[in-house]
Amino acid sequence: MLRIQAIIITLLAALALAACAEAPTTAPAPAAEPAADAPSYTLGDLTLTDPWIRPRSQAEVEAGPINTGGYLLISNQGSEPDFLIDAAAGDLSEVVELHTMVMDGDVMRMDQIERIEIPAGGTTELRPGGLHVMFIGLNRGLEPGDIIKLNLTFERSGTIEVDAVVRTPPQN
Ligand SMILES: [Cu+2]
Repeated sequence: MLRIQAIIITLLAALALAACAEAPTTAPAPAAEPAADAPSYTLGDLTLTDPWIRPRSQAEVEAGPINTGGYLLISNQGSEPDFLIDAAAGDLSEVVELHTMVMDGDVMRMDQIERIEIPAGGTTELRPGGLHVMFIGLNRGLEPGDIIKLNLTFERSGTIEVDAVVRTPPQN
């Protein structure tokens, strides 16, 4: 029995490490195609499409601390760039940060950034292996199908609340 518990704890520790690394590969994951019926939100010149969050089980959270990532597609129909400067999801996690992935030798790692640019007339994709919202120190589990109220704040366009759906990425 003790042996089994030790194995389970080791497994959970490995999962926690995997979560911290986010995507410890040399190549970013291919972009997930938003479904045709993916929810879409308009905020000024911005269109926000298909917000989603990677699931974490209650067991992972209890063995934590553990993190997860949030993703969406943001396009800007305006003639000026805009910047995602803040994200918040109530008490979902202790901290929320904006992250990018950078090459560190042969390994990708995450770096916190102050803002994420959405260029004039352009589109920025937050996705696994790339730019993402990082929820650090989850306070509860996230099961597939859960809806999380996510507040996103942009430098020019202001703040919007979107429904982020919890779902498993295509290749996880
Ligand atoms: Cu991150």
